[in-house]
Amino acid sequence: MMIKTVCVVGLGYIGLPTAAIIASRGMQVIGVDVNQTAVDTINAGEIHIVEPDLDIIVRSVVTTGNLKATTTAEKADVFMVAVPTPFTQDDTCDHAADLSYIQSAAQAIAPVLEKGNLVVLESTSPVGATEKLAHWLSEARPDLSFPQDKGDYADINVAHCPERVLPGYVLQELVSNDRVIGGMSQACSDKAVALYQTFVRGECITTHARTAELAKLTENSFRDVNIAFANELSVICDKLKINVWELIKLANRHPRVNILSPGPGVGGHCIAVDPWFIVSSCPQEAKLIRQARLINDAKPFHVIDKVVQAADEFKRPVIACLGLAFKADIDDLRESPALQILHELVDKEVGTLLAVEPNIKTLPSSLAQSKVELTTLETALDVANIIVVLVDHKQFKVADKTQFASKVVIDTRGII
Ligand code: SAJ
Repeated sequence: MMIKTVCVVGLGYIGLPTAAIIASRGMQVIGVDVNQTAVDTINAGEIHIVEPDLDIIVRSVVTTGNLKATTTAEKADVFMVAVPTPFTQDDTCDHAADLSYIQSAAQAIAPVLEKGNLVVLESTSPVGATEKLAHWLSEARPDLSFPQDKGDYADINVAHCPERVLPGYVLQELVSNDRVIGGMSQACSDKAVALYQTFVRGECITTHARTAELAKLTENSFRDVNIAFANELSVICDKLKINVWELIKLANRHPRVNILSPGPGVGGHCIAVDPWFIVSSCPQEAKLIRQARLINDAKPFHVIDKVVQAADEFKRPVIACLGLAFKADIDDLRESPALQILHELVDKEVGTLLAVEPNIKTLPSSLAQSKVELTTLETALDVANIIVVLVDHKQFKVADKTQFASKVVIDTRGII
């Protein structure tokens, strides 16, 4: 298959970098998004999300004309779907995935589909979503045949190739990571491999769409379960008055033990979300995966209890929270346990609250009405009685540790 044009539906954290990399390989890329502001920003050669070096590559491919953003899908050889898969609002379904964005993407693509096209779903999805996408496309285009009916001989090929990139390293990992490519037929897999080989240096390994879907959810669940183990250990250590960091260092000296790091909880839009897609499809079977989610979601409250206890020892405590992002060295505050902890401390009126977050210039709007003050590490170390380390940003790691000596330190990341 000769690929000249690629239409990427969804220009967010995955779709935009993917579109830009493919455009940089000389293909014509049409980026589609429902958000007119995002479309205008990209067409001006700028970006609406934060990711290192993405601005440079987007500016370059927009200037050469290889990337163009629009709000409606256009004809192409390949369609890539990279839209969000949040939870449904329906509380009775226990964190089921909301596939409505994928359905809308199918409706957007269907009118311009042509015989020979390949459609790839990149969004992290529960098992069966790729088949649903193919079904929605076939409903809209009864004149074309699809792999669920015609297998290798279908007019349209459909595959799932889950994104696996780490926020902060997206441009490197898009190229260097191996890709799991799950076609709905062998022909679908082969065509998708041809697409990914145009920009991926890692290996492209083929499987069935359903296995690829579960593989992605498994990767993030593996992390979640292992972080839950570390978080549970940290709570046990608090009770037994043992330093969890020393404990883990010692245990990790064993050649077959590799415990991850405890923290204030698990944030981001992936690891705290994707395991639920396995739980909601197999609620009876996924006992460990569910428990890990509950353990990690409970961890912020354990930290809050510790802060409240420490604050009780002071008349008018000044408490500084170091870090608000969901992990180190990024400015992304969404689904951040650090931010959740700060909000709870505001609600509990535990004392004067300071926040140190070197990666942002203003506090998020959710804290605008609060008395929390965004300040520097120096000021925090000067005036605070209690220091709560919530994120292991590089600025905190290199700080002179003797400055913490006279403070009550609650270090959720083990850097002090
Ligand atoms: N965390 C810990 N302890 C650890 C490691 C992480 O508490 O030992 C916390 C972090 O502080 C953060 C959360 O877990 O709050 C998640 O951070 P992360 O860096 O582990 O992962 P994400 O969410 O940024 O990206 C993950 C990656 N998946 C895996 O590493 C298996 C990435 O490759 C995926 O593409 C991404 O999810 C996604 O989009 O699904």
